[in-house]
Amino acid sequence: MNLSKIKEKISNFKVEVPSWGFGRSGTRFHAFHIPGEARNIYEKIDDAAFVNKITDAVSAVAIHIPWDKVEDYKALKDYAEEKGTKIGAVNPNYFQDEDYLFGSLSNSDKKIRRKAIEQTFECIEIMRQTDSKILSMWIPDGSNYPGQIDFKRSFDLLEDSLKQITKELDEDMTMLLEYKFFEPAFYSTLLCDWGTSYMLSKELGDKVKVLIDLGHHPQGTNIEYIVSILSYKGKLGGFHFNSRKYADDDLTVGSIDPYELFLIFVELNKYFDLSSENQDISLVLDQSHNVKPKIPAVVQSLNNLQITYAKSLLVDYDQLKQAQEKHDVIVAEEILKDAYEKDVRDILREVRKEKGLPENPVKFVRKSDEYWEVVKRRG
Ligand code: PSV
Ligand code: MN
Repeated sequence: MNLSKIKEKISNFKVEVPSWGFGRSGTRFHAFHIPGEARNIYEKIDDAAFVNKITDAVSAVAIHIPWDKVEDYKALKDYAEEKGTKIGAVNPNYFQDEDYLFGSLSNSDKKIRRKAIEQTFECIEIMRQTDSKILSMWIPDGSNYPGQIDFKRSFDLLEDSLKQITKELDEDMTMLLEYKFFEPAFYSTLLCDWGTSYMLSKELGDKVKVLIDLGHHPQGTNIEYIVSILSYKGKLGGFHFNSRKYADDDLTVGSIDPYELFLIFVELNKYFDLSSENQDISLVLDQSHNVKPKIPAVVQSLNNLQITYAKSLLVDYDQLKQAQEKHDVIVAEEILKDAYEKDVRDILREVRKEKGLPENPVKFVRKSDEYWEVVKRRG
């Protein structure tokens, strides 16, 4: 790919930012107050819009319900648009309601399961009002002790709930099934891995696909392989970007294993044009910036993603194929390493300069008066 094409692709590459990445978040030990954090969905949209103003890399704002509940969703949509952004994936929350102690969509208590289904219908209605096309489902249901549930019965109930929900989706809506191998269920989780999500998405039809969150695998899992196989089967629908050292740490994307992230992008590029507005995959940051200031943390994350995407575009995919055909293992690996080891920061600087953006947004945001005014205003 020539340099101008690479620059064009980097320029058009955009990712959804999570509303929850701007608000207060923490660990299960404590959520510290960080100066400047957003206090409601309107402030979160303001922050996303500000990040977009200095990066031009934000495609939309993903929302979490009920965290981002408002009276008037049409007004919320208009507000986002006025600010130059829009509402992205809608994430129903099945992990904080007291009624969900023993499960939500798989609960054996009819009333509670109905409540979880109705709550999801409400989210679909929010999607209609905000013009969102992605229902992003992470279902924490499972069990904490051996013997607590009958696996098959719980799975059946979940499948039945999901069938009812799928029927409710409009033609142009997609439901994503995010898996996670443990937590908060520490013994068994119903949607614990990509195979289980894939199996259900196959059962549920074309409107249902799988979402990969980078923090949701056991140590050592080859995530790029999962990306490749799910994409090949047309079932990879979404991504949650973050990074992990131990478990689901929600660290800054690219901060722990940037080479792994690069290899993931290499696979994504084989199936998707990530720079296209109409791509068939939802790319979303999913991080909680425990001790970092929120706005700079999101800018830093987007910068990491842009760097990785740029490197992945430098791979000579034709040569890689040839080397693979010849079983030239050393050359194949060198092709990847050659792209990965290139310093792409100058390319990024040029792209930003051409768009009239700060050439180093991470540095810029820390010095920006607009940012410090936000911090001051919010106390
Ligand atoms: C669960 O760990 C998860 O990755 C899901 O995507 C949630 O919606 C998100 O984190 C926010 O807590
Ligand atoms: Mn996630």
